[in-house]
Amino acid sequence: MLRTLRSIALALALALGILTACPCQCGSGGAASANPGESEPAPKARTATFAVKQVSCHGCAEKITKQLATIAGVDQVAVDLKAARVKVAFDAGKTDAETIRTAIEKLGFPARLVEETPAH
Ligand SMILES: [Cu+2]
Repeated sequence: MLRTLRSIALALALALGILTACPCQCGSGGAASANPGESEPAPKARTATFAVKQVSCHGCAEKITKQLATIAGVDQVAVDLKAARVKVAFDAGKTDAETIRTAIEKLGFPARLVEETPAH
């Protein structure tokens, strides 16, 4: 019973767009996913995976994706909402994992570098 009430309340909140649990103040809901130019793999291509807290909806994911796309050297951004992970392919000759991590945190999402590997 309680459970039902809760999910009804949640559905209502979502429907009304008043659920603002995430820092992105979404509501934009734009489905467009931005990927920074499809450049060929750079010689210093690396992939960094970050554990990012509070990424709870597509608005958050989009915000992060767009922001990271503005960093020179970032080639690709993939946000996994379920795992709360952000995977970034970048050129280590132009930027580094710490710069990317800081950019995510500036948006209001606590981020931690999980691993950094050479991109195949
Ligand atoms: Cu959000």
